[in-house]
Amino acid sequence: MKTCDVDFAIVFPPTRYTLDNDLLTTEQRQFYEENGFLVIKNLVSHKDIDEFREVFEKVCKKELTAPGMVVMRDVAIAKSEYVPDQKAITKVQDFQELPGLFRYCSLPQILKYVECFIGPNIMSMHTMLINKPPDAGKKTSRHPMHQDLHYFPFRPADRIVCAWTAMERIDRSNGCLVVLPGTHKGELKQHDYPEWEGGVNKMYHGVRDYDPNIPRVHLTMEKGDTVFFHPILIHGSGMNKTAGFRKAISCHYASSDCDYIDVKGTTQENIEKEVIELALKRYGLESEIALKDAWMAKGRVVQGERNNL
Ligand SMILES: O=C(O)CCC(=O)C(=O)O
Repeated sequence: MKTCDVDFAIVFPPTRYTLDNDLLTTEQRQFYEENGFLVIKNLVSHKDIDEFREVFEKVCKKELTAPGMVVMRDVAIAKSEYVPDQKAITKVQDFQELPGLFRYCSLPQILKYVECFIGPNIMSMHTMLINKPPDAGKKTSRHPMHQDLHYFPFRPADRIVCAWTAMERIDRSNGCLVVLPGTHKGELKQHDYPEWEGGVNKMYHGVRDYDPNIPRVHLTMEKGDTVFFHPILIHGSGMNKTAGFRKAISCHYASSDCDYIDVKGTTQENIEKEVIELALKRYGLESEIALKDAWMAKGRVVQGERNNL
């Protein structure tokens, strides 16, 4: 008797946004593929977070500084009557030369996950500690819905990922991250300053239009929880309705095999202009610099080799 020949092939959906790895479970991998983000609970220790907080406080008190680092102030608080300086600080950005904060970007437990999305040659490209202030009544503590790729002149987008770690419990009361799941499968959209009555913080561009029917997911996170997300995922954060300063630390990583692109003639021209103006001011330069040069100066290898970026 002839037995029938049957091929038992297990068919997985195609993967595009994650790479083969031994870390992510099938469910986690499929979740990121489908939704464009993945929360890992309790990834960064409270001890590390407390150390980052102490360094941040020293930056606010001007006891610590570093070349290239940008300290940003809230548009409403900075203009209001006298407030002690650190209270107006919404963000410290580009801390690649400040070891006490930059240590976050090379934490092995974070890089392990980053490698699943972008591969082994990892560069930190953009670093932030976000200190969302209590809203001054003008809703300026909100971060408009946006796609991070708007800010980045390198591709491919699928080999870029953000790690964002809650430095305390973050929920809807103090302005958690809000994401539109699945939007990472779309295109980069036109961004502009939103027309908010109370004003908008510098560089807080928002997506001009997105489908209002896509359900929003509010990410409630505990101290140390970390979300990894794709640079085309539409996201933002809500108003801080509490009296405390809501803190998160983040790093955008890219594979060093990515390539710089020329953003002339694209939707990214407006942000290019702003970034170059800021870089000229920051470094006191007289002549135009290329966007690529500004990014090359702040990118750092945190694992593997530096190839193109
Ligand atoms: O931490 C936040 O409030 C949002 C930060 C964010 O999305 C960004 O800076 O791109």
